[in-house]
Amino acid sequence: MPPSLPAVPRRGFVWGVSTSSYQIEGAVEEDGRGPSIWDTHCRIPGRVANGDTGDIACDHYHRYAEDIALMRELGVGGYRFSVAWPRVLPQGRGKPNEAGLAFYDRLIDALLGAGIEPWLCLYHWDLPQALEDQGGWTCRDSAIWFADYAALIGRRYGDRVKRFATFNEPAVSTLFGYGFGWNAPGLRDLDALLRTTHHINLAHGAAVDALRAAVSGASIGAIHNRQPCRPESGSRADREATALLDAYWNRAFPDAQILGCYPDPMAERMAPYLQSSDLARVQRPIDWFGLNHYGPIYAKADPSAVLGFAWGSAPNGTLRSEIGWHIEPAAFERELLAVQQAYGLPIYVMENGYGAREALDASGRIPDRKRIDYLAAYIGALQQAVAKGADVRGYFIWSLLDNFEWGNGYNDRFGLVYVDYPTQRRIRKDSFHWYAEFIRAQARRPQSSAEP
Ligand code: IFM
Repeated sequence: MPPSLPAVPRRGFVWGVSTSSYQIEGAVEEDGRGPSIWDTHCRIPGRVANGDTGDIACDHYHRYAEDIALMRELGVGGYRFSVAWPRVLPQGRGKPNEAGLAFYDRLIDALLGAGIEPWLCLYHWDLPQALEDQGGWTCRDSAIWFADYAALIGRRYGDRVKRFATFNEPAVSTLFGYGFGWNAPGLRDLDALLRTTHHINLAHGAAVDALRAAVSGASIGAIHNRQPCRPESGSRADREATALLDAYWNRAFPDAQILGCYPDPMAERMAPYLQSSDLARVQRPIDWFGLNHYGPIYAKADPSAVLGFAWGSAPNGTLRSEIGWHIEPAAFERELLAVQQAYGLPIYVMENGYGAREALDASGRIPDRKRIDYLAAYIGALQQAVAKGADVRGYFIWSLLDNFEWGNGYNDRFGLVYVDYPTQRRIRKDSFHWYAEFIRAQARRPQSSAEP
């Protein structure tokens, strides 16, 4: 029996699914796409599990129509995807690649034809390698490159797309890419980390302006992680490390972008990188807060790490997903309320989901009961947050499909749909049927007088 279906008290609430370009598209050398920093990173031995790459991924570039049919069957109202910057601008700037732009025309048109609103994210970590070769995000001009790219996207698709996100999880792409060295471009360099942090914030502000100028009626946000940060132990060093992780992970980007300041204790570290009026350029009015949440994270002191903290472990006995991530729905409720209070913007949950190591059972099914339990509990927590005043307007599951899970390659599966990579066959998991039924049940709910 499926768990009882929680109710969310707002008509017009968007139920959706999310993906990203490098994780699903494949076709990395097709139709003029240029290489991204992830194409390069995947080719460095030891960086990605099993030597996996995004070369083929889910072959979504060719199978997008089939994937949209799956979304239609789910009944989602929104689909959040990202544009691969090197597909539309192989050099990162300069001459656009018409064949690459045309792919997103086809995708967007097919989504609209299926009654699904496209939510377009400009950057989900696949920086053009050509720009990386000129310094990438460590270069202050990256804000101009990004604004030009945003303007191109706005002009091309703004007649059909109104929902735009500038960046997805900038705290992860910077900390893991320039701090821990796990993600592309694989650096461990404090100066590069702080520089890229500020330049991505500048790029966000410049892109907001570019999109506003290019798209009438644009609804613009950025997508940030929000997760409670906890010390691995009660030691003072671990507690201080955790405070810094929290400031970086949860606030260095949204505080700068929405409140116009860097949070303590990051502020003093960021000061050398700021030029006059920079924060005014970063803090451009936006329409919504995109929030990604999976579970609490842990820190421990590590004097050898660039910011003095390392990834910690959750205590023994913690409830965990099959890939070891801490499960605590009440923390999700608290984060939604905290974000509401801190920023006062409508919130769209742009990622929440359950990672597992899965294989088809003897009958060819994926009976992912634990994912269903996770999703039901987290949607229940969202409902509690709404009841307590959080203005949450949408919820997007990560992810529609199993896909390339960065450094873990294809080991970890987050999809509602299982992808059999050798054949590219899509197999609906039990959670797919559960979410479809959940969305149908929401649509059947009578509207109460308290609803808008
Ligand atoms: O797959 C990622 C996604 O790209 C960003 N947020 C977390 C997901 C699961 O790790």
